Amino acid sequence: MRKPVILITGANGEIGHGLIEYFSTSETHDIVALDLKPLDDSLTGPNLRSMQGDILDDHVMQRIVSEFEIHVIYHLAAMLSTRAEYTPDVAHDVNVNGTLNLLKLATEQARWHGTPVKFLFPSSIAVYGLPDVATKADAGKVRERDWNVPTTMYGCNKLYCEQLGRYYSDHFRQLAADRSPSGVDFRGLRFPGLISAKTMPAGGTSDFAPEMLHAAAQGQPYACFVEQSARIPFMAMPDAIKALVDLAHADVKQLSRRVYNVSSFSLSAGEVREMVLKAFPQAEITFEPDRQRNNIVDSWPADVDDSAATKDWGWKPDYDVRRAFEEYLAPTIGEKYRQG
Ligand code: AKB
Repeated sequence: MRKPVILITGANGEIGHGLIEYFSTSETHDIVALDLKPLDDSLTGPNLRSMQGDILDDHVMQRIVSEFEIHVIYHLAAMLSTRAEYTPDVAHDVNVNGTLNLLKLATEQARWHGTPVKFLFPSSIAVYGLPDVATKADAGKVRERDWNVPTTMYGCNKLYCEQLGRYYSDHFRQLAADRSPSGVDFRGLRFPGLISAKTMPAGGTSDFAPEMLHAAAQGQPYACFVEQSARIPFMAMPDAIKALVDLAHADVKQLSRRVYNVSSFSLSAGEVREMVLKAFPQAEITFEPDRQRNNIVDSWPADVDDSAATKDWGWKPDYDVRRAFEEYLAPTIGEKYRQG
């Protein structure tokens, strides 16, 4: 009997690092960590198997199906919002066709071993599109069904992939004579800006917060690319991992929807600066807004209503803004750069 496997795509990314660390001592599953690049040396574990490959490569998908018995997929591979604007066609291919490939793989795996495959999908606040800052301020905590009019390729990709996941889970091949469920149990989370003490983001538009913090920790000056007033919700990376794992463990009968908002704290870029200066008083932080990137952040909600996640599967962040900066980010990031 093969051990059941958890497949993590985009394993070398920020969420991937946190998830692999979390599962590194899992007794019940082997972990297959797939990424375009070799896995960081820091990511090890007795049950960890790394694979280097492209989610767009059918041969890679078939090799995974032939070698492993996958019961859970954390599909983290994606091209984030800023990078996606420079290469929208490539972003669509990676974000949409890549996700479709993984949904097909999940369907094939469920057929093979006869049990549902849980498909955890990190969506984003980028699926929302507020038309102007006055409407954004008035909208407050946005619910899942409101303002689903994204202004970025990444946001469009994430919103469509949410729909693809819901189709695979609830409406798969509905006209087929031999209609049978796909076996895909799709579960999505609309993450806010994520801030990790251990890794740096790449290609995102919410990156101004982690970039500011990491620059301060290294004693480097930082010119923030959004205005001081630009406000979005954020989450410390440990809470993002907690949300993914808690949603994965929830009984499907508890879930009233396929995609949930989750949030921890809402900050403006100016408030991020204040929190960073508390931890690193010598930090040199200025504001040099990039109009287009600032417009993207202005189109995202100031905060989201995550009451559905709390009600259905008990979501509650461990880190509010104080604890996130004082107990997780500042001490851990300081240690990271002291070690060099
Ligand atoms: C991005 O900035 O693109 C991501 C996101 C908010 O989903 N960090």
